[in-house]
Amino acid sequence: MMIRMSLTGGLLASAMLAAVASPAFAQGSGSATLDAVKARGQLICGVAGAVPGFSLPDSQGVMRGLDADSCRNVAAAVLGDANKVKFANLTTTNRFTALQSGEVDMLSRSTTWTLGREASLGLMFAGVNYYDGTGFLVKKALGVKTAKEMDGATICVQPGTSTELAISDFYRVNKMKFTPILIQDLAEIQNAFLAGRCDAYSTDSSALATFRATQTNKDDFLLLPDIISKEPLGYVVRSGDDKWFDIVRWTYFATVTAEELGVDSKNVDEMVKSSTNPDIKRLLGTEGDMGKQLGLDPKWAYNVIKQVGNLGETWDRNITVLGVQRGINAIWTKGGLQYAPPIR
Ligand SMILES: N[C@@H](CCC(=O)N[C@@H](CS)C(=O)NCC(=O)O)C(=O)O
Repeated sequence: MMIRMSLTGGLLASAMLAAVASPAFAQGSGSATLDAVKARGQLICGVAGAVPGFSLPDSQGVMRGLDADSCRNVAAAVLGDANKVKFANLTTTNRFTALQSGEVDMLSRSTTWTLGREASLGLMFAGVNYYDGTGFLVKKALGVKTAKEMDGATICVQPGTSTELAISDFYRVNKMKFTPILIQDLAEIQNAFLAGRCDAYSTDSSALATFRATQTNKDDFLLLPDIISKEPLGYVVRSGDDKWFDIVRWTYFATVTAEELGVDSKNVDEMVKSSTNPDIKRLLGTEGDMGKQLGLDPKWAYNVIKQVGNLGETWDRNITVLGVQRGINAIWTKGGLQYAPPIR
């Protein structure tokens, strides 16, 4: 029985190898998404387009933020040019259908990785660019210091978010009551909160912190100390295109690895010339064939680091400037959660 099983396995494996090596399969890259992005010459990346620090156009109309830069990383890795990105602004409710239908190649849109989303939507999470959690923003005038003092509160929340469930769990566990005020549009929900239509505004605490930081009267607001859920915000791709998944995932890992190894946009050319560290050489494509294994140019990661920067650089440029501490989002060598498996 054992022998027959392994024989069948062996036959299957050689049939698969033959299929992969056959001319019919040699045409494309093996990734429908990669082929489409290359043919188009542009990555279409789903973002929110309205969140300071994550994705928000600057005064010149250029999309800025950690999520926007995550899109640029993939464009740099795949097309050699970080600017070849078309940003698609998506809401909390249409983001998943936009990805499922192929309207966008990936999502980089403050989207929480959950079992339900991965197991039932035909999607996969390729990495986490921000370990976040649900928080509450209140006006100081409300006189509340912690979430547990908010029994009976009205809470503004966006529909279609994992925040909704986090709040209802929190209230259930603490045997308290709340009234949700569901508002889809970001500007509308923020205005509702500012106008006093709800006692608290709840979403990922990162977005609350950056929203507060960008208010002229920011000292009138208090971000409560409670973080009531885990919200790992990640990159999402469609299931079934494993090569594309690998590309998005390892592009992100390249930015973590670069930070860990001290490679950044300013010293990367020097590193290419003179580094003798095998990890750096493999990362930058001066040794080994990491790019080829992903179906990309040997300089895939070099292009990311040179044009966009390592994870720490993109973090500081987009998030630190808004006064938000890096905390658990530091890389693992500095006590944080950002960790990449070896590039070898
Ligand atoms: N991470 C949660 C919440 C996502 C969410 O509501 N994000 C807000 C705050 S970062 C947002 O993107 N708002 C911008 C918009 O809706 O345009 C989820 O995946 O459901």
